[in-house]
Parts: sequence; structure tokens; C-alpha cells
Amino acid sequence: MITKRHLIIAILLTFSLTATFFMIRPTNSQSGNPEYDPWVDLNDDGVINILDLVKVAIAFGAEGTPINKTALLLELEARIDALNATVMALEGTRHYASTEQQITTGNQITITFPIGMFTDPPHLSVIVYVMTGAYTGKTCYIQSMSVGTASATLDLQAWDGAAYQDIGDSENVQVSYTAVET
Ligand SMILES: [Ca+2]
Repeated sequence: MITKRHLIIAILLTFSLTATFFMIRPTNSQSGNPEYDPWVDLNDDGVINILDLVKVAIAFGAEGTPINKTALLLELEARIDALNATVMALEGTRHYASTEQQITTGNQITITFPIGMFTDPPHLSVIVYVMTGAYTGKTCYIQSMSVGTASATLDLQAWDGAAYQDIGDSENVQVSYTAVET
């Protein structure tokens, strides 16, 4: 609880510090400005002056549990590093690509994943468009899909308006996919 006595002490302290500050300042200006310390800049305005002293004067006599601000800052930095590591780990198991491929016998294409990227078969989201031949521009129907850790094989067909048809060996398709290991 702040008593009148405390308040008077605070005011006196503020005035005496201000007086000292003005007496010291000409000496400092002769030998260069004092170094800026952000921990002393209590109102965070980039200047250490009487307004910072006022903050102390107002709180003069208050008591509580002290905190180590440097330790707090280091703890926050450690948490950010841990979050960054988690994000990097997530990115490490996700692969996106868009490539043009030629259909092989059996209406198949094979997607090859980067070597060593996946330890378990990833979940594959894929869309395929026909690039050449009678079904150019059409979205492929994926009849079946076999996904392994190194590659995935897709059986493709295209809709001709009445039924699904084989696209034809040696025609090209554009494959866009995202592979995610969960
Ligand atoms: Ca300040």
C-alpha cells in the first residue's frame, strides 16, 4: 500500500534524480553519450529519460515476485526453435511435383519419389490430364493406384462422353501430385 510518506519519498527521489541527471548530462556530452540499454528504457520509446524515472516513481514501494527477463527471453527463443524444428520435420515428409509423363503398356504411369524421402508409403493426392492424342485436355480417371515408399503406379483411363476408354500407349499426360507421409 502506498502511503503519503512513500509518495513524498518518490517525488523527492524523482526530483533529486532529475537534478542529478541535468548536472551529469553536460559532463556526458563532453565524453560521448551513454550506451542505450533497452532494459532500462521502461516505456520502450527508444530514449532513456525522465519518463522512465516517472514509471519507477509511480511504482515505488511495490513488492512482488521478480522475473528474470533474460531467462524468459531465452525460454521463448528455445520454444520458437522447437516449433521451427517441428515445421521442418513436417516439410521433410511432404513432396509436391508436377511432371509430364508417357503412358506405358497397360495404361499405366509411374511416379518416382525422391530417394530416401519416405519410410512408409505416403498418402497420395493426384490429378492427371491428357496432353496428347484423342483425349487431349481431359482429366484422367484413376482406375487404381499402388503406392510404395519409392514410387507409385497408376492405372489411367479417359471419359469419351459415353464410357471410360484406354488413352493409348505412348500418349503423354501431365501429373500433379502431393505425397504426404503421415
Ligand atoms: Ca524511455
